[in-house]
Amino acid sequence: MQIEKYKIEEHNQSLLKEHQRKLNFVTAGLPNAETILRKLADFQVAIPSWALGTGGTRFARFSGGGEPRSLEEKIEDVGLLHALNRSSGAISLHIPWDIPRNPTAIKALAAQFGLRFDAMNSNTFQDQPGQKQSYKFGSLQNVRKDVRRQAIEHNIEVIRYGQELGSDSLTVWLADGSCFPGQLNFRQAFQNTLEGLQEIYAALPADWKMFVEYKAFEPNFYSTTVGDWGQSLLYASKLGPKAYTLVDLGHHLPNANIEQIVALLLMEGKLGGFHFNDSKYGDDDLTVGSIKPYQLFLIFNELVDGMDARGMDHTRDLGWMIDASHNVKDPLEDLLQSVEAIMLTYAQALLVDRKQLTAAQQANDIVAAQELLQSCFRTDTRALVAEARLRTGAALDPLKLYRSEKIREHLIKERGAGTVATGL
Ligand SMILES: [Mn+2]
Repeated sequence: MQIEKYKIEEHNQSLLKEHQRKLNFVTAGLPNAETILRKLADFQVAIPSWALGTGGTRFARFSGGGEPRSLEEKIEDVGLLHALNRSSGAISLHIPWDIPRNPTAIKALAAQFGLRFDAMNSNTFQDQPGQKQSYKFGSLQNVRKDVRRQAIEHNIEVIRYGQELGSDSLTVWLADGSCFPGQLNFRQAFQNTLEGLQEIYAALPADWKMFVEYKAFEPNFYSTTVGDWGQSLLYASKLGPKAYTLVDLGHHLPNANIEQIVALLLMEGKLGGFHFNDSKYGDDDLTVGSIKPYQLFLIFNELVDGMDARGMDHTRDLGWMIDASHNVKDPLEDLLQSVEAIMLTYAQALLVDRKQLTAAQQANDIVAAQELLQSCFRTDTRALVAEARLRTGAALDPLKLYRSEKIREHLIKERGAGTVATGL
């Protein structure tokens, strides 16, 4: 289904007066409001294809109805989100869940919705039907050469699919590791993994990037072969200039200082991409900003500061993606909430007066530095983000319009109540 332009215009018209009042309030005393609005309008967050269905828990899966049944329907869903907020202009695919049977048609369909293809994701954490070797004991780290070979070839195949669709990056997340002490020779596992990544890296087209994602634990519970940013950075450094570290918010041990990790990776020119989500305990896949919004702000503060220090383009030079998957919410509503949380926080980080912050730091004025950051975090940026949407033809309140248009009901009617999207 598609949402007609006039519906968005009608919706905006009905909210315009109240919006204007809120916007005037927040822009009063904001000298750089126009610059911030432009940056917000440009900012795009990629939607992962596996977040469009209700993800499972370890124990069960409860389909929400109207879930996309094919790659085409996944693209339609992201197209809907993008029509509502004009900030979700990319989709990130996962192979083998989203193999494009007809890449030309898929590309054309995405273009119709104004979408591009973000990083491609390989999968060596599951065995697929008909697959010769098993990843039970890891993929690139595996002690068996034939298993490693299969994992390398799969990643190269993913690059090929990505090329056909106009993507320009590959994200490698490995579930490799061990569950018990003694199971694995750490150095051998690292070496095998590095050699595998080197072969995949060699197959990258000239203008492609490779993102090496790390995760502290799960599915392995004793060691993970790309377990933290140090290990990821080590691989990325050994691989070469096209390899970068990818930070997923949920892939750290509790209380890790992610903003500091981000600052240092950016300083080294080795931060490639970002997976947004939120968590209380581990890799919980919760809606962005639902648990630790201040942490998200501090991360964005470092992202903006670090990108500006290197003269980077906020929209293009890092891969921005949501990585979450739900089982109790309407996935599209959840994604609208996540994109909104990202935009609000990005706006707050853009409010930070860098000169004043540096002056406070140089004077060891801790109180002034903290006050400055917290005053930005406590600023209600909702009207700024809404104004950026208004200017790009999106809805002032995407979630409200999604509900008033009964989009989920339409999707259920179209696709059925028992559809299950591919994913975890
Ligand atoms: Mn991730």
